[in-house]
Amino acid sequence: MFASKTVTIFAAALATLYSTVSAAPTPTKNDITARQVAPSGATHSVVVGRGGLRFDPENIVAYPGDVVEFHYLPRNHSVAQSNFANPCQPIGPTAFFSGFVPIAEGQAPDVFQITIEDRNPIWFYCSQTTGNHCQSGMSGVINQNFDSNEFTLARYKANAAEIGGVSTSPEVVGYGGNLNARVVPNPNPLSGF
Ligand SMILES: [Cu+2]
Repeated sequence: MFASKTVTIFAAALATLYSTVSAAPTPTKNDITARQVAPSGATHSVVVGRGGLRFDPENIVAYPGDVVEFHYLPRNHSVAQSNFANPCQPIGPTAFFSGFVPIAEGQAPDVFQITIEDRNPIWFYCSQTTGNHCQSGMSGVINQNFDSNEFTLARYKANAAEIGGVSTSPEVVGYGGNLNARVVPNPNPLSGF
């Protein structure tokens, strides 16, 4: 009953939308393209270490120009960039890396930010070796390819657990590097909470 009611409402909405679209001037191709690539400037807050060894949320959809902002909870986590093929390892010298953020309680005073430049997947993990955070599932992705059954966050985590071993941190704390990674005073302590 609920489903049929929903369908009815949806059909009505669709009819309204269709008539609206039909009545409106046909947009030019340029208008549509501009809308698709325009930066939204949204900030996506991720809480590091909420609910155990995890990022929350851990699967993020972001557009070019958006900021992904990491807020730290106890006890001592990091955010480092990897690729899908080598979980828990930095992608190389260009990997962004927040450094470790030890904190006893509450939320760290600073956040780590990156700016999204395109729609390609960005994989990240916590490189804390005490407790094997990445191998325990502390990883995430921005702009996962949802058309693929292979390159999923679930698969990344399974690979991380299966490969095991020890995480490696990028050698350089990645401020100002890839994706304009930077550390700034927490602009919104309530964001993500
Ligand atoms: Cu961690």
